[in-house]
Amino acid sequence: MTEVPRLSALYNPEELCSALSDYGCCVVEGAVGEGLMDAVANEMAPFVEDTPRGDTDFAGAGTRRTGLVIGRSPTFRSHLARNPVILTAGNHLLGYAPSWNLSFAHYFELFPGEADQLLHRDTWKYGAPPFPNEVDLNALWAVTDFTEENGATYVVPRSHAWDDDRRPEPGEDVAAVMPKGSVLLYTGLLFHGGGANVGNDVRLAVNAQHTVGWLNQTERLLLEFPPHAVADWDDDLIRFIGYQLAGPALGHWRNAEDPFIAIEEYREAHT
Ligand SMILES: O=C(O)CCC(=O)C(=O)O
Ligand SMILES: [Fe+2]
Repeated sequence: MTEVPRLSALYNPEELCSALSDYGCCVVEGAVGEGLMDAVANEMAPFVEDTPRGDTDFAGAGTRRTGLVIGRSPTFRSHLARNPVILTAGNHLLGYAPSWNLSFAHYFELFPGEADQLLHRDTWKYGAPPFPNEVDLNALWAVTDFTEENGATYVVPRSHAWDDDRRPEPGEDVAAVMPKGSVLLYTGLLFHGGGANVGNDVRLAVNAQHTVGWLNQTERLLLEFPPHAVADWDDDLIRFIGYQLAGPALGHWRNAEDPFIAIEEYREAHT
């Protein structure tokens, strides 16, 4: 069994990048303060009651996934979405593409009694032939401690480099235990899955996934966030939800223009 590489909040960016390249995953312990995680939980609290629990084995009858965290949690927007950990890892892993951006950010509640999840690659969601390169970077922010008891995510270090038909054997996975405020980073090709929650407390997390600009986002973010909804956000954050070109001739708005111009025009018309 291989352990998950662990870095402290004072990590060396090169170490973070080589951990992702070599193991396909790493934990940055205490990447943000615990108070920020409490703020995210408080901001998401009004939205979770209407969220249905999972209706498949994979989604989990003991799990609620509440979407649109980028719009619903100001703390996620200001401190997590473009945290240096994310930018370092994303530029390293996905920077070969003309652009990369947020794909989704979901707030996960894993309730006591939830069973463990099938070990999987998140790239399976595309239903596409195997990709030659990594296309996704995942971040799982620990909004509460992640323990073996409450369902810490299981990862299979180095499995991102496996052939497409290889599957994990028992004992190849390891629990990414981490304290509140930490983040587990893993690539789209890494086998992983939520653990079983055999404790008494809910395991809380934000799962933010990032994708090269030439793939569909999981959340249709531009539908939820038209220019008037985001005009006062930071420019970089606005680009990060998809208001940017995705390739030399991809992701246009209107007459082959950069979609960020829609934001600029809105601002000009309303100041
Ligand atoms: O909740 C977790 O620990 C992982 C969930 C996951 O991998 C997924 O839903 O794709
Ligand atoms: Fe997953």
